[in-house]
Order: sequence, then structure tokens, then C-alpha cells
Amino acid sequence: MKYGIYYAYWAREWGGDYAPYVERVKRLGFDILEISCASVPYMSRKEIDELKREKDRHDVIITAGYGPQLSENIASEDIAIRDNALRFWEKTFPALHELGVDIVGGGLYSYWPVDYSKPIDKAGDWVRSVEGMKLMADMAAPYGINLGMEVLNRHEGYLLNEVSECVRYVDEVGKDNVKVMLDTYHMNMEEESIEGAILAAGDKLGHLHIGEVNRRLPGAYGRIPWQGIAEALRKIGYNKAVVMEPFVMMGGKVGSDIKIWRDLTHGRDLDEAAAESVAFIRSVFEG
Ligand SMILES: [Mn+2]
Repeated sequence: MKYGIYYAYWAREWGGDYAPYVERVKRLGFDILEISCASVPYMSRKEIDELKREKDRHDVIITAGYGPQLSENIASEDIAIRDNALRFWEKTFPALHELGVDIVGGGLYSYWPVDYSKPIDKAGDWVRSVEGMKLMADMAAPYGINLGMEVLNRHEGYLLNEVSECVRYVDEVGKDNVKVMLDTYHMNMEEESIEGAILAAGDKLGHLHIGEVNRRLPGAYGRIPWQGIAEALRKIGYNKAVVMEPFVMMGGKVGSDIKIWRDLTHGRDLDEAAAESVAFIRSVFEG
């Protein structure tokens, strides 16, 4: 398995310049830097080349995540919004391919954060989402890009809240590059068994996010059953990316979208704590 971290651990705004993170994650002991697709369609030639150069120089793999905006919702009833979603990915996939990205994960099948002040049409959105995802999958396939359908907790999404729904969704889409994606933070809230959810995903699992129940870095201090997860991953023969997605800082759009209303750094230096966490998770998962 390869181990990564989401750049937003250090960020208060989504997107931005990812190149400086490459050397940093390598130095801290990671194999992977996960970036957000937010700024990818707007990256200049120079920015793409610079990020490419950095990841080649430091031998770092890039993966990508995204929470589509309301205006990019592939499940929308509004045809113009669905078209806009496809246009977003039309610009994003070629750039990701240049960066060597082979997995994009997140609530790609809907939008994020969900506006729960409006009525939710889960059945209708499901049908539209499956249809739209078939188009997205065909658009991504020539670039060798897999799409991870991240199962999200009820407060952040309503289409896929538990692994059984995701497996059904992935089966209905029926495209080889559309995969199940799990995150320990969300599983902790919605799954009766975290290990059982991983086993249920089986060979459909295409990407894995890890984090503690309060989105702190994975560690021995928390409540996530890391040893059991390691065993479940071994049982399904998972050999892909394991990316931690910690959020510990207040402030900015990241802080308000993630709802961080207290300092979760516990006074730790961010780099030191991340290096310690990846060493911990490597030792448990590679045990
Ligand atoms: Mn996640």
C-alpha cells in the first residue's frame, strides 16, 4: 500500500498552489500527496509543469479529491447544472492525467456541502446520478482515471451513507473505473462495523481515507480500530492508496466547511504530528 495525506491539513482555503507540498510530504514520510480538483481546471501551463516536475523529482504520487459545488451536481434536475458538471470534468481529467493521477475520490455523485434547507429527492437524484456517472466514467477512462464514490455521513451527503448503498450504486453504474471509496471518519458514524464495511467493499474498494473520529491524525490515542482495519485490508488484498485526511485548524473556508470550531492541533507542530502519524499507520498496516 502507498500512504498519503490531503494537502488541506495545512490549508485554510481550498485549492491554491500544490507544488510546495510535494517536498514536504516526502520529507515527512509519505508516498502520496492528495490535492483538491478545485483549482485544477484553472491551473496554468506553468503551474502544471511545476507540480509535475516536483512530483517526479521527489518521487511522490498525486491523487485527487473533490466535493463538487452545487453548480457542478451531476445528479441535478437542472440539465444546465449537469452539463456544467461534465464541462468541469472535461477540463479537469486531462490535467489530472498529466499529473499522473489515477484516482479521484469524493462525493462526485452529488454535491457538497449539501443544502438541507431544501427538500431531498434521494430516489430521483439516485437515478440521475447513476446516468451522469456513466458519462463521467467514460470521460475519465481514456485518461486511465478511476472514480472513487466516497461514502459520506448523513450530515454531509444523502445518496451514499453506508457501504451497501455504495456497492449497489457502483453495480448500477457498471463501469470498471467507478469504485467504492471509504473513509474511517464517515464509517465511524454510519457503519455497524468498520471492518465489516471494508470486507463488504471487497475488490470494489478503490480508495481509502483515514482519520480519527474528530478528524485528527490517525494515532494510538483515538477510537478507530486500526488493527482491525489492517486485518480487513489484508483480507481483501487491498494494495492501493491509503490517504489521511486530517482537519485540525480553525479558520477560512476549510474551517467553516469542515466545521472546526476549536483548535484540534493540541498545540502540536503540524509537520511533526503528521510524520508521527504516518509512521504509526505504516507500522500497523504493514505489520
Ligand atoms: Mn474523506
